[in-house]
Amino acid sequence: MSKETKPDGQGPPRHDVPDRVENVDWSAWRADDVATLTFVRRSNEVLLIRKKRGLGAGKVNAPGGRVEGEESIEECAVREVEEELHVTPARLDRRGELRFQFLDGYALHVHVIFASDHDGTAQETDEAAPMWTPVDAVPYDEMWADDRFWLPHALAGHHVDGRFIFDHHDMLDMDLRVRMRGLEGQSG
Ligand code: 8OG
Repeated sequence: MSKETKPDGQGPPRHDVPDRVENVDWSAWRADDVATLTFVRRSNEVLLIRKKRGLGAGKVNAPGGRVEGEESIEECAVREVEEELHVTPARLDRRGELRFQFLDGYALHVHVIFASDHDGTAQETDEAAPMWTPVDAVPYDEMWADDRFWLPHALAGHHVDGRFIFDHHDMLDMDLRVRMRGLEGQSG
């Protein structure tokens, strides 16, 4: 596929891509890329970044990126935080899955990871500037449009399962399920 036609989330819309979550056949859905987002916690703060390049450059986000080769989700999470901030996250906990369908055909599956420990001091790199941020002051206005819906639940310890339709950086539709911490195994 040529560079011009390969979807990256930022290309022209395709007629066959639904703009509603309910019209996507999620059982047949396959991601072009699998990625991680890792939220390192320290008392009432979370380690965010101002992203300097790649998809979402300029936005505030958590460190993360695409899985490479045969590495596991956790290996990807550790490598990305090390590369972007020179910090090693520890005591990882999977906190959710986010499925993004972009109108140009690009499909991205993101695993949300929380780390309750870390080693090292966060440093600015070519990719990111670190921002230790109080959990009640997360700057949602400077983040991807979906984050304000699911991140508060994840920060509260709940498990999130989100499906989103995006046109470039605009969120067109969303379906979010939250599994409350402590309610596992209950019916209804
Ligand atoms: O390799 P690169 O850094 O470009 O990978 C994209 C990163 O951006 C990856 O960590 C996932 C993340 N990302 C999206 N969409 C969204 C989104 O809607 N919200 C958040 N918080 N992160 C996103 O690609």
